[in-house]
Amino acid sequence: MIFNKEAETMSRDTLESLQLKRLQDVVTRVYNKVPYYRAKMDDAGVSPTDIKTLADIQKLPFTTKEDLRKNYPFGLFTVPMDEVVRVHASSGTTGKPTVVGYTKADIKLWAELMARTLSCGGATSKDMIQNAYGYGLFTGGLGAHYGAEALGATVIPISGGQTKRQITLMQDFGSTVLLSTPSYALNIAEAMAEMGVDPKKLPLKIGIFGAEPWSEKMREELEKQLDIKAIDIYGLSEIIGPGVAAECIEEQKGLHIFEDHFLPEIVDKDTFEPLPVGEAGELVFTTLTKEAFPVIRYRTKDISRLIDTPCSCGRTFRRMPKITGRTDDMLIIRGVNVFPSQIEHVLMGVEGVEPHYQIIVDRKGNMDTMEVLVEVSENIFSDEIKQLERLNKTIQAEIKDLIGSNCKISLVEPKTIARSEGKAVRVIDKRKI
Ligand code: DLL
Repeated sequence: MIFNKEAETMSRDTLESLQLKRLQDVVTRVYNKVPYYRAKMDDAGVSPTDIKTLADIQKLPFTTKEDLRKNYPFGLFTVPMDEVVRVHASSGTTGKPTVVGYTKADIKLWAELMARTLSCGGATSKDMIQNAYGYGLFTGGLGAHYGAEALGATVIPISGGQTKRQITLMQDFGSTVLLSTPSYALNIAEAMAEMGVDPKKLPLKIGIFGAEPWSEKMREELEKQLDIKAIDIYGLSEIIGPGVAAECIEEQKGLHIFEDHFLPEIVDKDTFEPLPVGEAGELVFTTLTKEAFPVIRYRTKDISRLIDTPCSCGRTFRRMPKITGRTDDMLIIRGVNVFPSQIEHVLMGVEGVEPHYQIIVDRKGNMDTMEVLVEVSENIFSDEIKQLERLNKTIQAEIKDLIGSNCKISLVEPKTIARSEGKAVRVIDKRKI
C-alpha cells in the first residue's frame, strides 16, 4: 500500500516545480536566519535570488560534518530553542556528536515519512511491529516508533538488546514485522536457533532493516534464517533520521527517495562535481521542508547512484541502489578500492563460513594492510586442520579475485566475534589509533 499516494506518485513535472519552490524557500530561510550559512553563501558569491532552476543548486556551497562540528551543538538551527521539541545526536567515531533538532512540524513530517517507509516495506495498520532499533539519542528507535503509530500499527517499543526476550515477545505477541539493524536481526536469528524456535512457526513475515551497510548475500541469509522478506531502509540523523529512502516490497530493488522532502544529488567523490543520473558517487542531500535544522547540500559520504526507471510499485520517486559503502570506509589495498560490503559478499558465498566477520586494517609504511577474521561453522571447526587450510585458501583466492592481491585470513571459532545489538563494528582501523 502507498501511504501518501498523492505525494508518492506525482509526475516528475509536478515534483520538480514543488522542489524548486521549496528549495527557494529553504535557501532564503537559512540565509536570513543562520549567520554561518549567510557567510558561506556570501563567500561563494551566491544569494537566494540566484536559485531560479533546480540546477542552480550547484551554485550553493556544500555542508559537511565539519560545518556541523564547528556549530556544535545548536548553531545551525533556524528557529528559537523554544520551538525545538526534540533533539537527537549521532555518536560518530571521533570528536563531538552531531546534534539535530526538530520542531513539532518536523516530528509530524518525520512520522509521515516513516509511515511511508514502513508501508513501502509492506507493513500495514494491521501489523504488530516489534521495534528493536535503539531508543534514545539514536534516531532509529523513536523515528520508527512514531512512524509505526502514524501508520496505525501496534508497536512494541522493545529497543535493541535483551535478545532472548525479543524472541519470547515475538512468540507471545505474534510480531509480524521486525525493525532492527541487519546485524542485530542476524543475532536474533542465531539466538532463535539456539532456543530451538522455528521461525517458520512464527507469524513474523517482514524485516525492515537499515542504519548500516549490508550485502545482497546478507539479505538472502536473513530471509532464509528468519523466513521473512528483508527490506532495506536508509536515512541519516543530519537529514532527518530513518525515513529518507526505502525499498518497496514489490521489487526490493533500489530504495525510493522521498524526493518531495529531500533533494538528492550525486557528486564525484574526489572532485565533488555533479554527476549525471546513473553514475555512482557521493550522495548529497538538501532538506526541502525541515524547519528546525534544514541542511543545504549535505555531503553524506555514502556511495550510491540514482535510478530513474519506473518501478512496478507505482511510486514515481527515483531510487538508489543499496549503499555499497562510505567514502571514509573505503580501503585502498595496494591501490585497489575495496568496501567492507564487498568482502562480506565474498565471505557469504563460501560454504562453511558464518555471516560473522571483522576486518582489521593497518598500515605498514604507506601501504594499507588488511586481515579478515572469519567465523567458521561448528562442524568445520572440529574438522581436521587440512580442511581448515583448504577453506582458508578458498577465501584467500576469492578475495584475491576481488582486490588483486593476497590478504591475511584468520579463521576463528564459532561465536568469537562480538555480536551486535545495533550497528555492527565490521572494521577495526588501527591506522587511526
Ligand atoms: O542510522 C538512521 C537510520 C536508523 C537509518 C534506522 C535506517 C534505519 P545515523 O546514525 O546518523 O542514522 O547513521 C547514518 O548510517 O550515513 C550511512 O552511512 C549508514 N546507513 C543508514 N542506513 C543505511 C543503509 C541512521 N540502509 C549513516 N545501508 C548513513 C547502508 C546505511 N548504510
